[in-house]
Amino acid sequence: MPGRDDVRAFLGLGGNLGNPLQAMAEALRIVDADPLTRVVAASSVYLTPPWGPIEQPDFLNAVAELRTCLPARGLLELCLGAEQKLKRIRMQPGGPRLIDVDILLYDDERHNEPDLQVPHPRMLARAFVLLPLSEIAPDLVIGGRAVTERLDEVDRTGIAVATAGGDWWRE
Ligand code: PH2
Ligand code: MG
Repeated sequence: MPGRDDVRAFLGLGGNLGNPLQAMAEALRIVDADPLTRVVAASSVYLTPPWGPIEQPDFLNAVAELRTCLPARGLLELCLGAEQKLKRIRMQPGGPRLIDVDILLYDDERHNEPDLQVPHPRMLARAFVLLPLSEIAPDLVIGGRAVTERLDEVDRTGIAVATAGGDWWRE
């Protein structure tokens, strides 16, 4: 987008059915293939206990840092498109596989629409977001407080590194 610097944005990725590592990798490759968006860093992949009231298998989770010239809504459409593509590919005899791609942060913009809430409204309560985020962006300040400080306030019990380093998504 002429006249506009690339915006720093962060995505949260997760899945707990099928082959989430492959789905998360494919999702990041789709995002990176967009001509106005590139992935500049990815966290390690973490194995995380399910957060919330629903009993379900452990998740794999990771966070990616982007530079994009897309507006926040354009980035949302790119993420939803990646999810849809992956869900479609996986509607095979093996059954459904899940992938979740959430916008966590888009520069310091705030959006409060039903389908676009940025910063992600639950990210500050979730160690499976804050731990990978502090790995790749320890300098990040969210709502006036450092991400590392936020991480100290949440329960990270049971979280383990599944794939160390940030290259797991590259082919
Ligand atoms: N996503 C959810 C609900 N619970 N728990 C973990 N560990 N990781 C997730 O990505 C996750 C969750 C709904 O989006
Ligand atoms: Mg989610």
